Amino acid sequence: MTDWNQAPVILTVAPVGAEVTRDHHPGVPFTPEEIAVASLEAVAAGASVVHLHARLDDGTPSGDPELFDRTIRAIRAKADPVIMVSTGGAVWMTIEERTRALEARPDMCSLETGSMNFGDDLFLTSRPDSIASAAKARAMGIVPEIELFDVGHAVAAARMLKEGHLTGPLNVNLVLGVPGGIDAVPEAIPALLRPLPADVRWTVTAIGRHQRRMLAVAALLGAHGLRVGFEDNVFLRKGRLAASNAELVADMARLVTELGRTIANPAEARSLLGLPPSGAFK
Ligand code: KMH
Ligand code: ZN
Repeated sequence: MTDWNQAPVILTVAPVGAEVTRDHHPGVPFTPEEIAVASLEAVAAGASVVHLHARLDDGTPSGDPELFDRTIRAIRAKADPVIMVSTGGAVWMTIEERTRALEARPDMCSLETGSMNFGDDLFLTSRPDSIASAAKARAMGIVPEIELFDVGHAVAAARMLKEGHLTGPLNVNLVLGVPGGIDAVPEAIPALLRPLPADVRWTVTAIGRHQRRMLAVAALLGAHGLRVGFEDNVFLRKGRLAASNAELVADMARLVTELGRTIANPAEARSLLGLPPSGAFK
């Protein structure tokens, strides 16, 4: 067992997501170029993983691999973060549309292992769809990060691992505070980790006002990773919008440094996440 603060923290930026709009924040990036710039600024501020969704120019979420490809190329031209595409997409997308992003050849992809209420919507991922998505990612050498919105998703991931649909050690993201999922309280963290093997590598995401507090808790509990960005939260403090995704990353980097952790650079993040060194896919 390593000490809680021995390994550097992997900071993930999720610059856009599928739900946030310019009514929430006028600076939400939409185009591949805007998303790439926001990602690169966040990397300069300390992010080593970029979790990507794609949008059309008018902000509509899209699964078009061409949009992902343009974003990834623009990022990789200037920096070398771990690139993760979403296969969660938007609640209304089919699983086919959600998994087209894999064609853009990222390092990692998000992967859902179950369904849930997502606000007032249904966010559906059947077990066969989850297994098929995991197989598609594995065939392309893309490493999944399992998104755990509730305890049943962790139980399902453990079952998929046992059955050989996933390979260990697992990388998971504990997503706290989505209405319909587990709530953003400290007790949620051990509850989500409980069904999983001890060697799991875990990141924490918390929605809206819960982000800063819960990520501080997670940092002190020894989380391998922490995620910030406009996908989850647009506020730096109560009533004060963040200037940019990068400002959220810089704020979190400062906070976790104050708490006694160091920040992983992209090469360290690749190693900690079990990814091949940079350039192996290119
Ligand atoms: N937009 C949510 C419905 C993921 O990226 O895998 C799903 C989501 C999770 O954002
Ligand atoms: Zn996402």
